[in-house]
Amino acid sequence: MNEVSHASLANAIRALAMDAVEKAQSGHPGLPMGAADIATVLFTRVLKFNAADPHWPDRDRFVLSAGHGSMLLYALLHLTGENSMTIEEVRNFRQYGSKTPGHPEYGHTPGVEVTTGPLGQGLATSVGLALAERMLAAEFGDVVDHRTYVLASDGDLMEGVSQEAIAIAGHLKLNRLTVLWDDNGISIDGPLSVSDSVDQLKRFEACGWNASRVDGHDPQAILAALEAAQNSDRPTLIACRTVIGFGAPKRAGTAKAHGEPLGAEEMAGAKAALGWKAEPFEIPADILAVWREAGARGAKAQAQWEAKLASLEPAKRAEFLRRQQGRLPAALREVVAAEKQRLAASGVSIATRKSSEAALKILAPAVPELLTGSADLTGSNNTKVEATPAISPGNYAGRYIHWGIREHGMAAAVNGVALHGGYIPSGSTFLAFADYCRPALRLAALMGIGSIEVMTHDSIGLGEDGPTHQPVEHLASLRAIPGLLVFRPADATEALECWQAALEERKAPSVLALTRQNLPPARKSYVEENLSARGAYELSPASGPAKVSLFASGSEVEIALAAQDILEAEGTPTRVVSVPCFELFLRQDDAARRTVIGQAPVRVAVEAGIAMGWDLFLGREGAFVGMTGFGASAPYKKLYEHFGINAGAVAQAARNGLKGV
Ligand SMILES: Cc1ncc(C[n+]2csc(CCOP(=O)(O)OP(=O)(O)O)c2C)c(N)n1
Ligand SMILES: [Mg+2]
Repeated sequence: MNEVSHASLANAIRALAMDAVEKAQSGHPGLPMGAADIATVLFTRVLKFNAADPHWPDRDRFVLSAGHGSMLLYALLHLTGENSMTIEEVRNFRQYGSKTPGHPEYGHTPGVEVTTGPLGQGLATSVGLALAERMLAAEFGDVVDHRTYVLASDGDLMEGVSQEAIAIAGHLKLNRLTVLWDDNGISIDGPLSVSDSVDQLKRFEACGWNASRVDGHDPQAILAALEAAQNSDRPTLIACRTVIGFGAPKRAGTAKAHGEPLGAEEMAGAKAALGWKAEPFEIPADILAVWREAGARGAKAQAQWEAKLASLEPAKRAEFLRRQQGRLPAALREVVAAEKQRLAASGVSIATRKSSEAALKILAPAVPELLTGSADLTGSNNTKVEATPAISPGNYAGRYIHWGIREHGMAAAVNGVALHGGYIPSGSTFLAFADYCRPALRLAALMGIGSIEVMTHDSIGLGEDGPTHQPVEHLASLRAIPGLLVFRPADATEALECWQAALEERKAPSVLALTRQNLPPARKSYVEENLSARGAYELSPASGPAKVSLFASGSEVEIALAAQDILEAEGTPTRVVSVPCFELFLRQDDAARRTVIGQAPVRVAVEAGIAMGWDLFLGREGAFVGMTGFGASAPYKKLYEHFGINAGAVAQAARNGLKGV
C-alpha cells in the first residue's frame, strides 16, 4: 500500500508543528521541521514500538533530548496513533491541562520516556536507559532485547553533562545506544560558529563511539546509518546535517526558526514549498494510514515477546514481572525487622556512612533490584557490598557501577535506570558535590521517580578536608527541591529505616545524607514501626510537661540529647525530636505534625548547616544553633567547638528562650 512518499510523511510532522506553534503563538517550530526526516525514518522503519501500548517493557526507547522540539514528539505520538494523543491535544499545545506541555513531561504524556528541556539531561539520562537494558538482559536473557535512540541538538552536545555521559557510555560499550544529532549549525544566538568549533565526530570517537555524518534530509542515508548502528560493538553518533525550519522560505537555516511562531505568511510559504495542501491540523487519510501502520507494526513483535516471556521458567518470569511492576520483595520487611532488633541491643558508635553499608549488607541480598555505585568514592561512600559486584565494559552481570568522577552524569544515568524499570538504582558521592548532581535531582523529583543518591561527609563533621568539602547550605538547598526526600539519619537504626523508606518510596527520589564521623546510638529500644518514615518523631520525652522542645537531625541529635541532659539536670523538662526527613514530615496530617512539634513554649533546633527551612519546626520564636558561613579545615571536634555547635550552646539557647516566657 505504501505509495505515500517519505516527504509526505515527514511533512505531516512539519505541518502539525507549524500549526500547533502558530495556534499557541508560542513554541519551537525549527527543530520539528528540521528533524522531521530523521524522525520519520526512525519511527517508520527502525524503532520497535507499539503505539497501542507505550509501556511495553521491551520497546525501543526514544528520547527527545532537545525537549524544546516537543512538537516533534507530540506529532509522532499523534501520527502513530498513541491513544491519548488526539488531534485535540495537538491543538491544545502548551495549554493548561493538555497532554502537550511546552516541554515533554514523563508521567504526564504517555509515550514520553524522559522529561526533557534542560539541554543535555535527556542524552545523559539515556545512558541509564541503555545501561539498564544491558544489565537486565544479563539477568533475564533475551526477554530484554531493545535499543535506545536519542535525538540531540547542538545545545545537548555543548552542555558539560554530555561529556560525562558519552565518556561513560563509550567506556561501558553501550552499543545499543544511538544518538541522532540534529546537526543544524544553529542555536539561539545565531550560527553555532559564534560560540563553538568542536569537531563532535572526533570527540565522540575519542570517547569510544562510532561516529558518522549523513545528510539529515536523505532518508536512505539516515536508514543506512541506523542499520550500521545496529551491528556496532560501541555506541553510535549519527551527525545528521539538517536545515532548521526546513521549508520555511525566509527563516529556514536561521536562528529565527528556532523558537517562535512562523507567522501566517511564512507558514503559507513553507506549506507551499513543501507541497502541503491540507487544512491546519488535518492529515490526509492516505498519509495518516501509513503512519498508523507504522504505529501498529510493533504489535507483532510485542506478541512474539509475550510468547517469549510466557516460555520463561515460571519463577524467573514471576521475578521479571515483579521487578517490572516495581513491587518490592516481601523479604525486605523481615530483614529490616530482624536487623533493627539486633541494632537496638548493640550499643556501638558508628558513622552513618558505615551503618548505611551495614544496611546495604542486609538489604542488597533481599532486594535484588537494588543497584549501587559511586562517582569514584567507593571506599568513602561505603556503597559497595558483597551482593553488588561491579559491572565492566561488555560484562553487565553485576549490581555496582563505577561511574568515575562524573557526578552529574551519574545522577542523570541513575534517573535513566529508574525510568527504564526493573531496578532501584542508587549513586553516591560527597554531599558537598550534590550541586554537581542538582539538575538531575531536580528532574527526578519533577518526574516523580525513585532514584536514590547516597551522599556522605555531610557537614563540618568531615573535619580536615576543610570548607571546600564541608556542606553548609546543601541540606537546605536540597530540601528546597519539591518532592525530593532528604534523609539525615541520626544513628544505625535510623540509617536502616531511611534506606527502607527510600526503597519503599518509588515515586520520589531520595538523598541519604550520612556522616563521616562516628555517632552513638540514639535509638536504644526496638520499635517495629519505621519511625524515620514519619519524617520527625519524639525520640526522647521530657520528664514532665515539656518546657523545651529540641529538634535535630543526623549527627546533631547526639548534641540535642546531651543538651536535654543538661536542661533536665537544671530542672527544665525537655524533649528531643529527631528529624530525619522534612519532606516526609510535611506529608503527615496537621494533627500528627502538631503532636510532634509539641506544646513546649521554647523551641530550639540544632543542625550543622544553615538555618533556612527550620522555621517549619521553630515557627518565628524558636532559636537555631548551626552554621552561618563556611567551615574550616581542622579535626571535627575542634570545628564543632569553634562554630559553637554543642550541647552547651543548645542549652544556653533554651535558657535564653525561657527568660522570655
Ligand atoms: C540547560 C539549558 N540551557 C539553556 C536552555 C535554553 N535553550 C533552549 S534551546 C537552546 C539552544 C538552541 O540551540 P540548539 O540546541 O541547537 O537547538 P535548535 O535551535 O537547533 O533547535 C537554548 C539555549 C535550555 N533549554 N537548557
Ligand atoms: Mg541547533
